[in-house]
Amino acid sequence: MMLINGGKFLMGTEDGMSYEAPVHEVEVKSFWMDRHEVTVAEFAKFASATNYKTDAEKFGWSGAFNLKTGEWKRTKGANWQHPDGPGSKAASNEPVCQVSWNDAAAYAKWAGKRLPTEAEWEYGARGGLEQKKYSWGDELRPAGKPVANWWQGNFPDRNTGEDGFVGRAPVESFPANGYGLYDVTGNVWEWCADWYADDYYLKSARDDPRGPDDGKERVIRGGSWMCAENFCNNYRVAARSQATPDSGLNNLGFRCVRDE
Ligand SMILES: [Ca+2]
Ligand SMILES: [Ca+2]
Repeated sequence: MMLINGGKFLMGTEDGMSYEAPVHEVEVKSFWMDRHEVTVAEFAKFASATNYKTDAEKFGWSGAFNLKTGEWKRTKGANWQHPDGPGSKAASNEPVCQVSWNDAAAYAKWAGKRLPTEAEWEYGARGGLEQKKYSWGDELRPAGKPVANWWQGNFPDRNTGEDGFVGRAPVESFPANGYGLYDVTGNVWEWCADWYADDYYLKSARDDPRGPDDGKERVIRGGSWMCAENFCNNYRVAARSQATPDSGLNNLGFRCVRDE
């Protein structure tokens, strides 16, 4: 884990979607943050130590985007060990996915950690840069090259794999941000602790905000290997999205934090 020294920052953007605004000052305390997304190998230790069954395993299906058809599908037998459906296999050093918010929270508890608040996540992801578009600066391709795992080409028809990966990549395949955190941008979306609300930034507390008191969906951040220029530019560091707490997808994982 990396120690993230607490401080003030400008959260959100005026240059994106309405629910990413307004820019507002937030202060967070120091915390430790996983330097990479929780891997398949790490999740396997938890599952075998606790005999844990994920929501997708209990349901017998999960959501998987099929690269060949370019469509999302309710996929029987998709789970964290077979993220793209039966016959697919998750490499041990790739980020675990097909884990719900409930599963991620259970892992975090077992590991003596917790899920990050949305404010902690964005503070960490910005890596000390102020109001930059991406976690590394303002250019999508600094020096002409992708520096994170997103989708180059036209989604969903054409995936050029210019960044080296058409799907998930092993963690730490790309440079870390200013705080030593890998893949905060792209690879897999990351669950946050908070409930999601479109208008939360209008009423967010300044000190250590923890999200709305209740809701139907949890915050996810960072975008994934499926984010493309023509479709969703959720590789922007201020981008927000959400999913129901029992959802599993083959582009959604998590990382944990711990109090200092
Ligand atoms: Ca890619
Ligand atoms: Ca990520």
